[in-house]
Amino acid sequence: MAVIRWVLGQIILLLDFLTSPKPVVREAEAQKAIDDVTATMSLYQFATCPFCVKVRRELKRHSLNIELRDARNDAALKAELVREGGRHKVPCLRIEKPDNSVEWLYESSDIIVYLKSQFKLG
Ligand SMILES: N[C@@H](CCC(=O)N[C@@H](CS)C(=O)NCC(=O)O)C(=O)O
Repeated sequence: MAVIRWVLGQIILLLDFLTSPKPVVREAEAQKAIDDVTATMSLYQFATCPFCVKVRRELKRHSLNIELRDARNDAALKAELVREGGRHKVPCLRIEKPDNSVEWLYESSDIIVYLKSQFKLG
């Protein structure tokens, strides 16, 4: 079972690589403004999770530089996700708000809707 899962994971990564979206290119100032906001976010994820791949492709397509955190192989990050987010489920977007509160947003579709609402992406 582990071998099958590994093979499927490699296929997902290969397909993602071969069909990788082209990142949007912005004026430096516009990109810097977005980078300043995305610096307050991080994505807890697994490399081969298809839902995580879906979100990572959106990040790439829209040139959103959000830190990726490996919640499968890094025990501390995994524990942090469970302790603070409430579930060991990925993808999960950690968002630090201006008032220093933290939101843990689960569900790939909800994460993409949120990012589109924040950055007015096409
Ligand atoms: N509906 C969720 C599905 C997410 C999901 O099933 N993620 C799996 C990995 S692909 C997971 O976190 N499983 C928990 C675990 O493996 O501990 C989404 O779209 O984000």
